[in-house]
Order: sequence, then C-alpha cells, then structure tokens
Amino acid sequence: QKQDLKDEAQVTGEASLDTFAPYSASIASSIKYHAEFTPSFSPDRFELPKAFYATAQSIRDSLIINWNATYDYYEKINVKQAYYLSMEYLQGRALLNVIGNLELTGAYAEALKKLGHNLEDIAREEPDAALGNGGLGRLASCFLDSLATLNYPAWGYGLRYKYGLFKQHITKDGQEEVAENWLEMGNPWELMRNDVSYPVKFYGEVISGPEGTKEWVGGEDITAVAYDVPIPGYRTKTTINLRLWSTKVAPEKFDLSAFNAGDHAKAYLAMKNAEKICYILYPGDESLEGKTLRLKQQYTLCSASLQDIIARYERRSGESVNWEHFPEKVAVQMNDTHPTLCIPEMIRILIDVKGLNWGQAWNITQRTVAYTNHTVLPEALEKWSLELMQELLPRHVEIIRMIDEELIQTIIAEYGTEDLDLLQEKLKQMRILDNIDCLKTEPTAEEDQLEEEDMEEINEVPLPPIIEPNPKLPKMIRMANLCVAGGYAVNGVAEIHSEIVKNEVFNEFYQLWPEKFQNKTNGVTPRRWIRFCNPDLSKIITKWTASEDWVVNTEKLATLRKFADNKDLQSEWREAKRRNKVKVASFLREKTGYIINPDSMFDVQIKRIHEYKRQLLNIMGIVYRYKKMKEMSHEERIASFVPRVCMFGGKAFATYVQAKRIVKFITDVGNIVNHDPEIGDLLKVVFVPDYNVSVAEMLIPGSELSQHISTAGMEASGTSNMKFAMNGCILIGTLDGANVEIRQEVGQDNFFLFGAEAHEIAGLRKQRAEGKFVPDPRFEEVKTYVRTGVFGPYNYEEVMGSLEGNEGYGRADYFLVGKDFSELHRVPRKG
Ligand code: GL9
Repeated sequence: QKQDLKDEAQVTGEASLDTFAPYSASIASSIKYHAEFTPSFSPDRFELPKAFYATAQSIRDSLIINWNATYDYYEKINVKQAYYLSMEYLQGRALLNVIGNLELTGAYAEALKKLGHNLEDIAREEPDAALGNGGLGRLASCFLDSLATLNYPAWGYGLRYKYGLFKQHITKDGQEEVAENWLEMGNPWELMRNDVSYPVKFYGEVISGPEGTKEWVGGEDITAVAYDVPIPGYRTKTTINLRLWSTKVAPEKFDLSAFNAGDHAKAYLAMKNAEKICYILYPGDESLEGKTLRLKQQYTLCSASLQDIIARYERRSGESVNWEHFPEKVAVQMNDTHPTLCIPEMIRILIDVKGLNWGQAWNITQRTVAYTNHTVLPEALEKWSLELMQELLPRHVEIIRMIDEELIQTIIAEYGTEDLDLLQEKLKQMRILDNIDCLKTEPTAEEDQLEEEDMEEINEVPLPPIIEPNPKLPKMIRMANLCVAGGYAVNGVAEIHSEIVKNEVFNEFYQLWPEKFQNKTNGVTPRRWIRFCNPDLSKIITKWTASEDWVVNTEKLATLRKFADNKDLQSEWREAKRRNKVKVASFLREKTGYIINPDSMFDVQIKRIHEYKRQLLNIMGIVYRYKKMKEMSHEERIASFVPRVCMFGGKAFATYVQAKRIVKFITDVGNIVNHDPEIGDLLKVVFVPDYNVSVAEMLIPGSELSQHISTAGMEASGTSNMKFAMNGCILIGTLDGANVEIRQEVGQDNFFLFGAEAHEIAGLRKQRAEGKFVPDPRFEEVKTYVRTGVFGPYNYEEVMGSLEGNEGYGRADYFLVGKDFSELHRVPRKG
C-alpha cells in the first residue's frame, strides 16, 4: 500500500510531506553527506552549484548498486549483448531523468526543500552533456534509455570529448561559437575505470612474419581509458552502461629525459598528441590536420571498444573460447559510417592477435556487425583518402583491400564477365576502393598461405576487367560501401528513407543482397519527452487512460482517442498547454528580452540550421505575412490574422556560411517585426539562442504548430517531429522522413501537408535548371521586398541569390524553396 501511495504521489506531483517522509529524510542526509565527504567545493556554504553536485552524487550511489547488479547478472548468464557504437551522444541533463526513472522525484523535491532548495533550480544547474551535433546523437541517447527500460542487455560506446557542441551566442553579426567546457566542475555521472584501458596504435608499419603472419609495429601508441556512465531504466533495476573513452599518453611514452634536459615542449608533445584526440566533438576537417584528428577519433572508438568487447567475450567463455560462436554473444551496431573501422579492426584482432585465418575472421565479422544509414545527402556519405588511411592505419588498408577483393569476386560471380560494360558499371558503383586498380597484382595475404591446388581454383575465377585509375583524381575509400559489404544488416531510419536506401543510394547492393536491407523507423523515449518534460500533460494522460502504462508502452496513448470529444479532457488539455506556454514566454523574456503573449499561437521550428531543412522557406513565408499585414488597415489586420509567435532555434555548423547567413536573416527580421508598433502581438519572430536538449524539453510542451518542412526525400527521419506530436502539437510538413508515418498515425486532418513529393524532386530540379519553372509572383514579391533593405543594411544578396538561377550562388534553388512557397502562403483566417 505504501508503494501505491508513492506512485500516486509521483503521478499527481501533489504528495504531502508525509508520503515521502521516510525517503526524503534519508535522501537529505545522503545529500549532506556528499556535500561534506565528496568535496569538490569549499565546506562553508550549501549553495549552487555545490548543492547540485551533492544531489547528483547522492543518487549516483543507487545507480552504482544497480549497475553492478545488472553487470553481474549479464556476466553470470553470459547473455548475448548488443553494443551500440556511436561517435555522438546528445545526453542533455541527467538529474531529473535519473530520479524520475528511479521514481524518486517527489522524495528528492521534499529532501531538497528541507535543505532550503528547490528541485527545479538544482536541476537547471546541470550543464547539458552535448557530445553530439543533432538528431543522430540524440537518437543514440534515446536508444540507451529505451534499452535499459526494456531490460535489453546492451551497452553504448563513445568518446568522452572534453568540449562538447559549441555554445551559440547570437550577436548583431549572427551566430558566434563559444567553447562548451561541460566538464569544468567535474561530471558527477561518470565512473572512471582506472583498470580498464587499452593501447591504440597509429602510423608505424606492417611486417610479415614467416608463416604469412602480419605484425603492425612502431608508430604512435596512446592509451584509451574507460569512463562509465550508468544509464538507468524506468521502473526497473536494469542499469546499462555508456562507456566513453578518453585518451592519454601511453605511460612509457612520456619523455622524462627530454623534460629533465629542459626540453619541456618535446616531453609534452606525446602527451598533448594523445590528449587532443578527445578534446572536441567533430573537429573541423577541412585541413589535413583536422581530417587526421577525426580519423584518429574514429579509430580510437573502434579499437578500444572492440578490444573491450573481445576481452569480455573471452572472459565469459572461460576455458574454451570458440570464435565461431562470437556472433551468438555479440552484436555490434554502427551508428552511421563513423565507426566503420570496426570492421577491419575486428578482422585485425581476430587474425593478428587471436590467430584466426582470413576466411574465419571475415565470416565472423560479417555475422556480427550491422549498419544504420542516417542520411542520403551525398556530401555526408563518408569517404577517406587512401593516402591518409595508409599512413595512419597501414594494416587496416591491407584488410580493406582484401574485403574489396572479396566484393569484386562476389560481383563477378553474380554478373559474370560476358557483359563487360555491365560489370564495369557494377564495379564502379559498388567497390569500396574508388579510383584504385582492382587487378590482383600481388597475391593477397590469404593466397600466400594457400596450397598450390587451391590457388589454381582461385585462378579459375576470371580476373576483373581493368578500370584504369585516373591519376588526377584522389584515391578514396568509401565507408558506406564497406559497411554494406561487411555487415549482416543495413537499415534506414523511416519507411520512406529505407525505400530510398534500397532503390537509390544502395540500389546495386540491394540487388545483390536484398535480405540485408531493413527499415527501423526512429523513436524517442517517452520518459524524457513526455513524462519528465511535461508533467502537467502526463497527469492528464494518466488520469484519462487510467494507468501509467503509457510511459513504457506508447501504444496505450491510443486509449485517449475515445475521449477526444470530451469537453473536460479538452479543457484540461488546453490549460496544461497554456501553463507550458507561460513557461516558454518567461524563458524567452530571460534569454532574448522579447515579451510575447502566451495567448498567441506558438509556431516553432527547432533543428540544425541547414538549407535542406528550409528555415529559409519558413522565414520567407513570415516575411510575406508581415508585408501583407503592413498593407492592411488596422481593422483588416485584426480580422485577418491569428496572433502568432514564430520561434526558431538551432545551430549552424561553424563553417557553413550560408546557414549562418540564414540565422542572421531570421534575427534581422525579428528585430524589425518585433518593434513594429503597427503589428504588436499579431506577429513576433524570435530566434532562441543556444538551442540544446534542455531548451527542447521546455519549448516542445509549449508548442502548438511545429515545422518539419524539408525538401521531400532529404530528411532521413527527423525525431523532433515525434516529440511535438507526443506533446499535443500539430505538425506542418512535407511528405518526408517520419512525417509520413506520423501523418498516418494522427490522421490526415491533423497534419498540415504541403509541398512537392520525393518522386517529383529530380524532375522539378531539372525543370528549374532549364529555366522552365515559373516562380510564384508572391515569392518574387518577397525577394524584392527583402532587397529593398527593410530588414537592415546587411547584404542579403547571397541568400536571395541562392533562390534564383543567378551565376555565383551555387545550385539555383536546389532545395526548391520557390516551388513549395506557393503552397505555404495561405493566410489563416480567424475561426
Ligand atoms: C540524421 C538525419 O538527418 C535525421 O533525419 C535523423 O532523424 C537522425 C537520426 O536518424 O539522423 N542524420 C544525420 O547525419 N544527422 C541527423 O540528424 N545530423 C546530425 O545529427 C547533426
């Protein structure tokens, strides 16, 4: 009965002091204990930020207990484990999630009250852990929460960047990037494992041993050290692990004699070289130094994680290690192509360290690894220069060559050599090595080991036709092709995207291995994205569905359907939305100084700033609306428009010049519109600075209309679309990514659909390029208006020009803003 009471209090959030008394007293004393005995701050005052750190440390004890129990259990039953390898995790804050998952929110609120603090203030003190750029990283974090909640034996592996995604300041010049030192005051959620570290090698050379064995020697050795972040599930003891690697110099590499001789710089060099690998998330890779660092990061993640996974497999196997059974105990999922080096690294360890032969290692790897594709943008499909890879990872290049050779043989076996043109075309599309001769000039390592008669058999397979490499073009390694060839499964992240993956991006591979291709539509954790970020709505859902089951099983939300017309539900729903909007208004006032009316419609577009996501389409529509308002009398305006606040949030990649111009354009429009006395509350345009996970948790519950308006076919899935839908917000969008499935689920009447469809895009671009497309006159009107300088002295020529066929502005309206604009202009009427 006590448990029931506690649950009830959790749900309503209106628990009396009595309910939590037994818990809150011990929690308060634990917090006080940590403030005193885990000291990272002076002893005298119990204030922020110290109060946050002590609070986090107090709950960490429970996490450790559950982490250990989960680990011991998996160890004992020797379960098959899934490993998610990702260069990015966009975790956000942890405190409310941890205490919420452990169902201790009310107890913590009480305990902190006793100590003179407020839980919300304490929670706000935590810096966002932003080890990711956007949707791809946030997806990884949502998966971890869901895996723990559903009791899956799974771990995440990643890198512990010292600086996460930059902080965004909005100045008069637009976006400015500032380093994000999230670890400055320490990270209470991580457990450093001094006893879990692995050597990672770069450069050096490969020497052949007597029996065809290979040894990779010399070069630069660093050490990767494990930091574990416990990931608790909701209402379960299961606490899984996010293992993040940090890099340091291998102990024997610190040059003590150089230091003693006074050459301090030399002595530090090795140390700095090792440490800088984990300095920042996504170092700019335009320079060779940047590229090298990024490749070192990727290899560090793959090498350390695989050594760890393989060591665990051996330990759990006990006396008899049978490598054939490895895929029955281990699955490695690659989050995009960033961890592709897992494939050659697994093969390297199995052959060079564990003594398996090529056939065994290649087969085991292919049964263990799988790949998720997250984008169809050609510029995002990773390629690495052979030269750089050869220098940094010479042994891996040998292995990649052998995989390429295997693939060539498969292609020849499939298509034969009769139709040479066909074969050439297939090889050109599918090979891993691009612009590199595929003639087997030397016997491969495996062939070296073969008996003569086996060799004869191999020689019966005709040699592939020669495609002369073009010496003027760079020799490249295509990582996605390596993933498809090396893995047992390839998935897209929404139905429409997976179709594009099969029918366009990897069509040749789909024809060869249709069975590998799958769809796994993205998802988001309903704990963070409803239950904890929107407690008011959660109470309503729980009340009307008469259970809390929806928190772990979102299908239960459908129960609400039968009450959709119920007036009481509707008014409760509206009140909750209004309270969330008031919070948004006060947040915006604090961050931007703009005062907005919570009774306006809140229209929100929050996501990375990218041309394909078309923030430009949205702002051009807003400018049109503004111009029409200005042309009307006061009475007409009031009668014609619903008061609306248009919010934008998102970061532009630091070197993406056009995206930064768009940020500047939006803020300039806001600057004029928001100070226009004729317009008043009818229209406000607000750019929310420094958009991150925590900002999303606040904005989404208070939104009414959200924009998901990418050029059809270009947004693989999107995940904020799901979060908005879950918080009772209407979507406006194109038939792209997961919008398609959301629209099916919520019904056509609850989704504002517009824009060209994916299958029309290529044709429309062609028309556009041939000058056959006549833009909507209203679109021309907006461009002309912007060019008059109404929004200030900034030169918008590059932005407007990109929407036209003008020379010098790149691809003329490649994203078809001018095409879809005509469907967006419609002015909503009252009623
Ligand atoms: C992305 C896609 O663009 C999104 O549509 C998708 O929802 C997510 C998760 O699958 O992956 N791919 C990608 O490279 N990013 C995505 O958001 N980019 C960033 O994370 C910055």
